[in-house]
Amino acid sequence: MPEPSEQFGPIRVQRSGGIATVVIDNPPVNASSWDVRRGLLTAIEQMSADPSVSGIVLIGAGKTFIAGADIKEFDGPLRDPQMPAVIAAVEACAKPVVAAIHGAALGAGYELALGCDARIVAADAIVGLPEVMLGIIPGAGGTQRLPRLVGLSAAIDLITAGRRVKANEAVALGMVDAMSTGDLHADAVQLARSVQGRKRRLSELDVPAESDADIAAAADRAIGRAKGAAAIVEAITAIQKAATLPFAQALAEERATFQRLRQSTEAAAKRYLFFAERDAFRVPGIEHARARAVTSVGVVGAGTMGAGIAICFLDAGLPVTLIERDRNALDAGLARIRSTYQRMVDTGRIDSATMAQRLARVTPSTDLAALAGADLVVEAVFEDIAVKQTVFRELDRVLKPGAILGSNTSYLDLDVLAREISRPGDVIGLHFFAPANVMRLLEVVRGAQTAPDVLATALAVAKAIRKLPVVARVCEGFIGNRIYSAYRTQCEFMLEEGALPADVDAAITSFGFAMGPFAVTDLSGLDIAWRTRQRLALIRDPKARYSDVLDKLCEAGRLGRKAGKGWYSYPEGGRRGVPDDAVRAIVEDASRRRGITRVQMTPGQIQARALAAIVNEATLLLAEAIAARPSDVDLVLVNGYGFPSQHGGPLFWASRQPRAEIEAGLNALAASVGHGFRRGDVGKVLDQFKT
Ligand code: 3H9
Repeated sequence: MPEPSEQFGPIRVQRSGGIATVVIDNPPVNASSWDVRRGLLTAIEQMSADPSVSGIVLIGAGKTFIAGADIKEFDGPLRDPQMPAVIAAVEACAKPVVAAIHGAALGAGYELALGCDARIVAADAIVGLPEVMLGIIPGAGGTQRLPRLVGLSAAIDLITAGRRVKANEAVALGMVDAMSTGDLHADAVQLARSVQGRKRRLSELDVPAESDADIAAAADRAIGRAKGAAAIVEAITAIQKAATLPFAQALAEERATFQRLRQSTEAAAKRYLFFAERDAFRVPGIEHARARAVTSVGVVGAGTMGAGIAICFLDAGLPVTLIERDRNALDAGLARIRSTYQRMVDTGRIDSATMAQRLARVTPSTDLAALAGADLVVEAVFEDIAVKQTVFRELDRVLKPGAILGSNTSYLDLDVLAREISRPGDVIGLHFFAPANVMRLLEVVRGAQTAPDVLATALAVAKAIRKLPVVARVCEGFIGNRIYSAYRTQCEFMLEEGALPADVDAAITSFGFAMGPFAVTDLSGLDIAWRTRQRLALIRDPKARYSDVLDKLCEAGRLGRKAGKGWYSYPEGGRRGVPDDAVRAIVEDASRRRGITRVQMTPGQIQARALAAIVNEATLLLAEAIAARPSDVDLVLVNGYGFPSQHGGPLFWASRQPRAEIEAGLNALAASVGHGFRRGDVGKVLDQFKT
């Protein structure tokens, strides 16, 4: 007969046979909020003082141990007791304390486990210190205790990559002590009994000896990944102190760094993005819609995009029917999929048995009728409305009732496609980003007639294939490409006004983008933009400013890296573009033809103009309800277009700048665009960020 339980806020204590089980019950993920910390501290102190208790087990209620600190608390001062005090109480307790981990033990959750005398995991557990992803370092001893368990270089690798480690690997690495045989709680109680009377405080262990070269190599790898992220650099410094400073001093310094970084703009930006990602799944108006079942998928078109999309579904365990118009194209598509998997095997990301399993789930066919049983079909054929219309008409004939027709179009009018067929409510845009199997972003385009349950299905499918869906309404280019087009156009205008491609790219990369707009266009090919311009030529306002530099480059055969020359030239097929006098001549000629006196621009001016273009277009999209909320726009730019995440996205960034500077950028943008410029109510959007 179990003894009655005691309750300390969200913490429950259940005693049995001398072992006190402390249950953390703070749904949904048992974040270590203030009341959790308070309850834990009281429970541990009471059990510590209670002579009838000989050991303690910490375990989470629901589906997880502790997913980490409560990030919602990080915007203000943290209330006592703080997690280090809770962990200090665990270490001070004379009785052994065992962490019984199922689900996630991340951040403060894993740090609490590291404060215990032993850690046992269920097979579904993931453990790790992902704090750098939130722009901070571990703040409750993670940088000091983990190196004592796994060594400095492994700790640097794990912490600076924010790795979430699955149970098996965690046991192998020594991050946890044992794997449960099935009944986690019973095994943890058993463990607490078996270590009876013995404490094993990690703070008292020495850091395992390692060669300086290994440690330096791990630090170099981490710096390579840092891309300017302060948290990664600070984490390395903190971890290294585990070997050079007394434990208490290193712990205090870790805490001070954590507190400083927690209050930085970068950390605020990362927290904002964390919640933005979760909000993106909440689409107003479809709360009551039930997702349709999707157990088999079709992909039409096995080019680069189609093959990548097929891989997304295969990776998630879904069978895929892959369609191409002829055998050769189909074989080429299959070869693309195979070679992607082969690379994953070669780099150790999957084993060859997994590759074989995933490939076995593909059914290749040249006959659309093979899609008759599919629940969802994604077309990824050539980006041309007539071609896509033909495919949609044929799909309409062969698909079963209730099947969903997805289009991977990145620009075209989804409603025109939907009108083609007898079931417009089943049509949805699924705009994957290249490489589709790598990029997390998925723009989900909701047509005028898309049924709510079709939208709900798209979100559920996105979750199943581990994508980040952002819902957009229909317009040319949806959220991402429409903003990108305004940005690129402004960058081209700046060329005519006095900058050169390398000036613009350097200013943009110094802001934090991985690549500037011209280097990006060289990579993807100038002909894509050229075709879009030709398509839109007829509807363009003839009085609107138009830069034809890109057209001139295309006419000169400068189609980008694949042609060995574009905005830059690529000597001997190299990957690094070098500025080319021929491009300078074309740019200067454009200025002359437009009667513009070239004036050199500073990196700051270039950034202000480029960012104003992004922010203004984002504001227009929100006013037109193409995007539902500012954070959706920020997610698209950060996850699909290389906008630096440490700035939180363009709108979050703008909300943190002096309003006068934003206005000045918009004024300069307006003067540059001239006729037809539409100015969004940027102030109104940025006001939404005030709390
Ligand atoms: C830290 O610990 C610093 C320490 O070193 C400092 C020590 C002093 N806080 O993701 P889901 C919410 S930093 C607050 O959809 P899943 C989330 O917003 C932290 N809320 O579920 C959502 O709410 P809603 C280090 C949180 O099953 C709901 O829980 N830890 C937190 O797909 C469900 O979340 C991390 O970085 C949080 N920490 O995935 C881990 N976590 O329903 C962050 C979640 O209202 N968390 N919520 O939208 C995760 O990675 C995932 O949530 C997890 C579950 C894998 C646990």
